[in-house]
Amino acid sequence: MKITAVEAIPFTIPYVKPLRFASGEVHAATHVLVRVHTDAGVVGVAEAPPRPFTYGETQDGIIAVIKGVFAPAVVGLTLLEREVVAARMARTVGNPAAKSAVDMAIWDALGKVLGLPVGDMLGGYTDRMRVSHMLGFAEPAAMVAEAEKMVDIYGIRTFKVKVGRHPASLDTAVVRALRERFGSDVDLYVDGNRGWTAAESARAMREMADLDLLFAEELCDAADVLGRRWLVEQLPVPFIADESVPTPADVTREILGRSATAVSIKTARSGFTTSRRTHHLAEGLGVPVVMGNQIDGQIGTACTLAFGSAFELTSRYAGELSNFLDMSDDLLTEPLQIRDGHLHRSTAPGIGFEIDPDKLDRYRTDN
Ligand code: MUC
Ligand code: MG
Repeated sequence: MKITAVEAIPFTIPYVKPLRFASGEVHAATHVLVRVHTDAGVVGVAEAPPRPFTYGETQDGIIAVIKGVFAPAVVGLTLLEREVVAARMARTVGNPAAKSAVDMAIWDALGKVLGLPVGDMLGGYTDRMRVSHMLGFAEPAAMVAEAEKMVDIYGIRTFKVKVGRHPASLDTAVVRALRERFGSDVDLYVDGNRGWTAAESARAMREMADLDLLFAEELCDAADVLGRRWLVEQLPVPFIADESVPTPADVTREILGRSATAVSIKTARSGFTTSRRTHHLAEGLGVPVVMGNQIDGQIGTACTLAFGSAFELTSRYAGELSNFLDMSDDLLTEPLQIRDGHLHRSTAPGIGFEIDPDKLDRYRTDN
């Protein structure tokens, strides 16, 4: 069960439709495939999505830190020494996606060696999650049309609407159009990716007061400490901290500082080992959790699903599990299938997916 090597492979898969939001836009999945090799012959796999606009990581940087720092730190450890792996990687500041992919690939390898699904190893609460779909910036009619497609084809009934534009009426018009189109048949929440100030956020939320929102996420920057506390105090719905809480310590700071009242857990930035800590912390603090999407491909989505389905708290609300639908292709032999608004997790050992070698050859950019 010893780790013998860690590979970091760059690949790029174009998006059919780019995702646009207040802090950036994504046109292609320019990710890193991480493979952890073991002396048992088993290989664990995960993917790291670089998000420079959120955490500062780039594809080249992820490859460099895995090859130069994390691989030498973990080779020789066993798959059971996940806390040692976490402690060794924690000596390096930042690099959340790189650390998470190494961590999740180790869990995948461990599940394969033991013959157990990772979702069961983590908690085994349920075998499925409801899916929430993220609507990126576009004209109101196009965003409503996309939601209609998601309802009709996939049975999805929860939508996260990207907001944070100027004027805010661009966004509030979209949310109003969605509510008018679907009535109470859908759940709606909004995510500002720090695009508004606290005062702009408060005004926009007042304009949407009659639209029965489920949550508001990261409308303004957590660095505006008092402004955000002032905003959160007056909101009638939970305020989700997303990019402001990549670590458990960040969760403690935001919740105890009253700058957030709910938490997004993203396995792409906290893997399974740290996400588990964040889950336990959120449970202890008594705050809702939404499983978020770091604009993941199908590998990352399978990771989110494995973790989210493992606990009651993380599967209570619909998880953001559908961004991969915007990609032109992916690396898996069996594509994930959203049916009746749900994704079911695989019962196969590990995270539960297989990489198609031909697809990897086609999309890897290092050969
Ligand atoms: C999200 O929930 O914010 C977009 C930016 C980012 O950091 O994550 C995505 C989705
Ligand atoms: Mg967000």
